[in-house]
Amino acid sequence: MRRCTAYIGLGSNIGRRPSNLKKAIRMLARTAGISVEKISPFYETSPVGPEQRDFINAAVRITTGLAPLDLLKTIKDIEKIMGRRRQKRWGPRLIDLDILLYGDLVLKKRELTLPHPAMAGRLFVLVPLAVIAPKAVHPALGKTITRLMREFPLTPGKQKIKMFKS
Ligand code: GSY
Repeated sequence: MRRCTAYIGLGSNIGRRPSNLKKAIRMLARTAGISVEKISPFYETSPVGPEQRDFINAAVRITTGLAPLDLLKTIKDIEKIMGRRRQKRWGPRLIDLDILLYGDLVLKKRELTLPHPAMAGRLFVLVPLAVIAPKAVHPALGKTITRLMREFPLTPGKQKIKMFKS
């Protein structure tokens, strides 16, 4: 089976946030057709959106034989099994899993856009991703993750991102 390298972003701001991330990573690793190859450090990040608890964010590198839509179904199933309920857009969440990159695939479907359409504008995605994939290229923008980080417009004092020791 042809295997592909992909990156998944994780976030949680309800309950035991680091445990939620660890559980989701364990569930990914136990899924047939997915190998978890690398896990970024965990970061505590200020919420993008309305006032709410800080998030813990991370990213993982996987190799997978699953097609993009099957991988999407897998991560949405993990969210459901973990007890994520339907929630408000930009609202708090127990666990959030997003496919950030799937090889060099650029895809625009109703169910899934790749690379993740908001990843280049979210420091809470770029910072953990840059640790495990500094040279990975955003295939739609033709820029490495390191370059996207370097070019990120910083607003002083606005976005807390600090390493979280769990
Ligand atoms: O997009 C995922 C959920 N989310 C996050 C997040 O994961 N981290 C931070 N810092 N803010 C967020 N706002 C939303 S919604």
